[in-house]
Amino acid sequence: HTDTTFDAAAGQSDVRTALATEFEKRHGQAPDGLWSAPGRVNLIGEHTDYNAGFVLPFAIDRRAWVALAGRDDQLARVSSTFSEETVEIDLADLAPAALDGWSAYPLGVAWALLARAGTADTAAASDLARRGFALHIHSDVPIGAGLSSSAAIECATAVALNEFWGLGFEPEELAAVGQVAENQAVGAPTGIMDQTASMLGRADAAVFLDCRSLESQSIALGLDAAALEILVVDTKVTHAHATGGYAARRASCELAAQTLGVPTLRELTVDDLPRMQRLLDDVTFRRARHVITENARVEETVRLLTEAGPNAIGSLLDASHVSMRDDFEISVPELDLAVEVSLASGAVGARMTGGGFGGAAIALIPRSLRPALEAALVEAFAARGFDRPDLFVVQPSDGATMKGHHV
Ligand code: GAF
Repeated sequence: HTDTTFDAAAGQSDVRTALATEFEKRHGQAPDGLWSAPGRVNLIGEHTDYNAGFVLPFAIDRRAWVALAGRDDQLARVSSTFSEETVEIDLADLAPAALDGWSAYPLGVAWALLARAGTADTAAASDLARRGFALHIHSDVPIGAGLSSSAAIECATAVALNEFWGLGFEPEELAAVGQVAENQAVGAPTGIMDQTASMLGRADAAVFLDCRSLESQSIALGLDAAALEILVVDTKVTHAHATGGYAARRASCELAAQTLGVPTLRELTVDDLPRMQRLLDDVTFRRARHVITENARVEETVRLLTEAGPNAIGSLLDASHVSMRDDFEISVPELDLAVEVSLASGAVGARMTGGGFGGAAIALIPRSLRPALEAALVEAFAARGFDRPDLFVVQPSDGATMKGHHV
């Protein structure tokens, strides 16, 4: 996690030049440094993070880049490739209610970092709040595809400000800061998975995170050795976690835990399912059953990856999809089709990934079969009258750059 990570990132020198040029144009000064953080794909473990369960995501080779320079006033001035507008706010006025739109992501992180610094040392934090900055974001993580473009922005901003303000927070603490920004400034009641993947990812590995203890372990994926690839099928069906289904699913899980007298669903296992079925209404039972069986599938995936390699995990990916489709009910016809066509075309396994209600599916596919799978997907989507999906391979990649590249 130094700037060697930065150097290793694909196309980095182009991005660096583009970023520095955009920064100067928008802020009239040169950046002090450049930082980056990736999006993620979740291999397995969906809607388990806010239930204190297990997840197994990996960071991908699509990143958000942040250029930052100090200012001699106490303004936060942020710009991005998402918008023409440059947003300016006095650091003293930062508060969740004062933020909205795309700038709530970077400014929410600035607010959450100052808040965290303030709980440790109020005087130091109010001193920091006088050190204004200009920041520009450039991202190649597709938005709305379920690949955590938001966590990428939050984590890239967090590492940049962590270094600029000399805060010295650890990667895990910066992940928590990103989650606070997402929950309070953006208003999406999401868990800790995406920011953890973005901060702790490693090339060729997934992050096995216990969301109760927050202990994590890097698990080798061994895709190259097995001649396998992970194809993302972005259905282009959009989702928004700040509203609707995501929050409703979370509420169902909390209701189930409360009814069963446990702090979180993590306290229950498949042995508890018969009792749960007696105590919960049908819908709440199925929501909880998804979470409990999904936790077991994550643990089993980790065991199989370690003992047998990625060819062994296909049926767990498939079962995870079925559970999300039938028990958790967060799939859409486009995602089901992507999974169905992938399996019929020889994928080892396939499932929707991320929060659901749209976004992307992943297929674990022998490299040699990918061209045929891509053709089959395009054809099947057209035949059903669905928009053409975006198809691309993702590489498990290194997480955020803790130390910036100074220019
Ligand atoms: C979204 C959320 F941001 C994550 O915290 C997680 O809950 C995921 O949906 C579902 O597994 O990505």
